Amino acid sequence: MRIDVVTLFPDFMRQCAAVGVVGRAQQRELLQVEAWNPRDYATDNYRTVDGRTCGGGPGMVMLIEPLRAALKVMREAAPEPVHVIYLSPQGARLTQGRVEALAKLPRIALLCGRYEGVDERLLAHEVDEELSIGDYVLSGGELGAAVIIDAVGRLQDGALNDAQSAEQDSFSNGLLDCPHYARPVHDALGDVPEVLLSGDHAAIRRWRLKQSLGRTWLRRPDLLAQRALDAESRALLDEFRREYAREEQAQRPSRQNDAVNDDRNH
Ligand code: 4HQ
Repeated sequence: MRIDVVTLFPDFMRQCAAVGVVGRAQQRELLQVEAWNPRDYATDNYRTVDGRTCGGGPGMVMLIEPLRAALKVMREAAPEPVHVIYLSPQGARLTQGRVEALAKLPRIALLCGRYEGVDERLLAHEVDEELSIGDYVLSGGELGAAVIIDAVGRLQDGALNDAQSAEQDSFSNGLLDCPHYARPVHDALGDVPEVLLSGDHAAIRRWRLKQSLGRTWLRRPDLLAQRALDAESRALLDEFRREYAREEQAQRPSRQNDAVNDDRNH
């Protein structure tokens, strides 16, 4: 897969794509990341890429011309049509589902805005999809582009080792990940749960699924509401909730203790 990034900070984007799993995917030629600087396509002596916003007020807007020229050269260097994505808080929220679909495309381009963003007319004519990485404001689209490159790059066939296999990730089954432990088994910080040392692979799979379901229920109930659970998952989540209620009750001071504390306080 090839990813083209249109950005005022091409070196930063190249460096982002050079590390870790994604960097290795590039070395293995599973992924190619190229950056294009709209400033290189500005035609005036100052190499201007931004202008005052029409209607007045503070802030600058990225000009149509340098971006259109950069996108034109980028598209002409591609044998196939390119799916162009603009990063902005106004876009649809990026999800693992969308990441998985993008990872199957032969070629995408990521358009990174700075300042107040990009002239709306360029977006209307050159952009296929607008995506947001979350409900907060960044100073530019580059970190959003880096997020997409990382999430999409690691899904390229052969990018992950067996041990990192993508099927085990959070969200790949719509649930949060289970807890993970390594040696030592006993530590001042606590013990590794016994079932993980049992060698009973069926029991370990059930424990992990139950932890995933339980943590999703506790931390991201919105994710659970989005999917129908099968009978096994329903039973495991029920178990988790019963155990959780019991532990919560054990930790809550009893009414009797409240009375004792009242005596102390008065
Ligand atoms: N920005 N998800 C404003 C973002 C953003 C986000 C990028 C800031 C575009 C013009 N991008 N510029 N959130 O906050 O992707």
